Amino acid sequence: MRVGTFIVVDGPEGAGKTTLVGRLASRLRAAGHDVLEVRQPGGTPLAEAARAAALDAEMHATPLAELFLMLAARADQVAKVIRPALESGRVVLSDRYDLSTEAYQIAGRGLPRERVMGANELATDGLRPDLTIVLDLPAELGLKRQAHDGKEPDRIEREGRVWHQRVAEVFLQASGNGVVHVDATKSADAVEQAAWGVVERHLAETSEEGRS
Ligand code: Z5A
Repeated sequence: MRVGTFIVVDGPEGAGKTTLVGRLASRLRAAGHDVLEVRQPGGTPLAEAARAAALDAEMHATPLAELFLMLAARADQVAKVIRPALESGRVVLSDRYDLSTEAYQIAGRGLPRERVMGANELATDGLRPDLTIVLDLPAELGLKRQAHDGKEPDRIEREGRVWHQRVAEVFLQASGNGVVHVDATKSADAVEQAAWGVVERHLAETSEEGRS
């Protein structure tokens, strides 16, 4: 039985996801929670190998091959790492999850929505995040932050401006159960403060529900 909390931080490249996951993890630990930080794709030997293949420009993955590498990575990590952690009551903080598949593989690569989401459902055995924090940032700004870091662009990052805008639009428009947007144009401290408010509220509400 699942008793933990699954929190995802998602958004376009360079939006500050990794920075925020680290800061939220520290805040949660200080508040006494047992936290596991993960990233997607990645987190198991198989998932790291799938990540490397998907992002390596020399591999020239087709859109479908890229999708199945992402889903193979997710299936392995969900089954071996994320579900067991949730079942033991931990808070799992994930840098990206399936909203990224909607953005990159469906909007970016143009793969058919229903079939991709069906394959994702199969890969995750229906595991949905309790909370998804979407960092809102124009695509150009995120790419600028990465360029400023001197980060070597991977295969996906080398796509053009219009492609990245199409991807960023999915993040901006994301809505539904547990999806909350945070303005990522603000300073890292301001983003952390806003996101922490969202997490605290979510945890308070769920512990309230658990008591009633
Ligand atoms: N992908 C996919 O196609 N389909 C899928 O289903 C999944 C993924 C799950 C994974 O790369 C790639 O896989 C990604 C999507 C694809 N492809 N691309 N491109 P990733 O997640 O490892 O790469 P990324 O999104 O490009 O991550 P990143 O470069 O690490 O960005 P980030 O985590 O959002 O940002 P950061 O590292 O925290 O910060 C970037 C810089 O900005 C750094 O210098 C920070 O100090 C700075 N920063 C952070 N916050 C701020 C604020 N608030 N203000 C100013 N500066 C800031």
